[in-house]
Amino acid sequence: MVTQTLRSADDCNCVAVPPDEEAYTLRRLDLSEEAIDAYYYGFSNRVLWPLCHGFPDLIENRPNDFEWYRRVNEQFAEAVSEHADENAIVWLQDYHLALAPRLIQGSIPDSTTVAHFWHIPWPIPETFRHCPAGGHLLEGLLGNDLLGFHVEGYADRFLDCVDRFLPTADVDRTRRTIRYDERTTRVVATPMGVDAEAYDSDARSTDRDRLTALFEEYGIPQGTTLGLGLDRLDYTKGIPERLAALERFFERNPGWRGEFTFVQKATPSRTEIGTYQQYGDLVRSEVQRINRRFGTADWRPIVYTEDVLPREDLCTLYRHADAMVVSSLVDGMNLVAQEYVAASVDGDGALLLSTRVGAHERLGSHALTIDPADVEGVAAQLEYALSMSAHERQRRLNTLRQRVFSGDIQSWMATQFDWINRVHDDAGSSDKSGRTRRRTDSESDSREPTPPV
Ligand code: GDG
Repeated sequence: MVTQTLRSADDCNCVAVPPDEEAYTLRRLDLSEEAIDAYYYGFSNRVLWPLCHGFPDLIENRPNDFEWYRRVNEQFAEAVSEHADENAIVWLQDYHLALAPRLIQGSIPDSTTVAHFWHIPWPIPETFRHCPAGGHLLEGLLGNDLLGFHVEGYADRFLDCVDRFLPTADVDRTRRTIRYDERTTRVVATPMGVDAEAYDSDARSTDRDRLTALFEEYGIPQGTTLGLGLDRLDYTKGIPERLAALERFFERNPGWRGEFTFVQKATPSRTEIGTYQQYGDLVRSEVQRINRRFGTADWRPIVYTEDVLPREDLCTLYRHADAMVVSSLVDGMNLVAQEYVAASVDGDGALLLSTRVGAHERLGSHALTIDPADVEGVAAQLEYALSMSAHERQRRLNTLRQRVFSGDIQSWMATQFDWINRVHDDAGSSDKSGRTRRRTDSESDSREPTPPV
């Protein structure tokens, strides 16, 4: 048993983490329940999440949510400015902090660099126009010196939105820079990877007995061919579409009944929001219906679980799944697809990958691509996956593995910091008053940092 001593926070709400190997200091912010409801479950996840994923009909524009979003962003910005001294680098993550960059820039030394990585897609202008306070969001994000997205398309759409909704901004599409309110923001596409080495070695150290035990625990017949889906229970992930394709697969292939089991691991998420509750209900009832239709006394076609899987079990399933299905309707990147590839150490897996995920740019040419809305097409690709020769599985996986390993999380971090250092250097030298002077666009050169290899 592993025991960890959890330290309590000090007077400034700081705590050193991780507990057993203190590597950095976490500064915690206290948020009231009202703030969490309005900021997190409100503007972040009832407005920005559906907006950025192209579901404007799901936006719930409740009174006060944006006001709380602004207040909490101010709280973060204040906390950051208390710690950001000369030449500091501030690196923000994700859509919960869109207003913070501009607020931070207003209260820190000019030599500080502010960078931000946006983990989800960016919408087209026709969708973005549905955003309450959209202009404030764009202005907030243009407080960054560097703004990163997973793929080029999201970066381009951000430029499109700025061009359309902030007419005084100067957008340079070639260099992907935006000049607004005397500040330049560089927009980049830097696809995120996974810790491929770690998934590889964790998968290698799994043992077959654990797979046998998992099959027993979940009532899966030993020796069955295994399909796998692993997602947060989120309407962007295309789980009902996947289930419909599985139903079609079993209709078309009676011979696979009893021989193929699909494990769907779903993690409940944002359950305070009605849309998520309804989505979870739909997924669970569809699983039951399909299982009633095809199941037998000793076999269920779909084994559905909401258990949190320990890493060892996750890697055991990744390693031994004969087919992994990623059928998101839209997904910023999708790390699960990359983790599956990294953990497929025997070279005998098959990845069915939606064309609508960021990971498709890197993996699409050697995965079995699917349009998640095309039930018949997904069922046909699953048939193909399960009948593919060992040689073809190996050939596809070899290339997928090369791509996942060469674009892993370490290379992503290196690229982030190449860019951060680049914009930091571009900020120029100090003027006579001792204040840092930012270099003008014409003084900057057009060097690009080395892309990940
Ligand atoms: C957002 C964007 C983007 C899941 N269940 C278990 C478990 N997981 C882990 C997976 C994976 C992670 O959760 C899910 O990551 P995804 O990338 O697939 O999806 P989101 O949560 O929607 O992430 C997405 C990402 O941010 C990064 O930028 O790729 O597009 O939506 O790591 O392994 N891990 C364990 N047990 C589980 O039961 N141990």
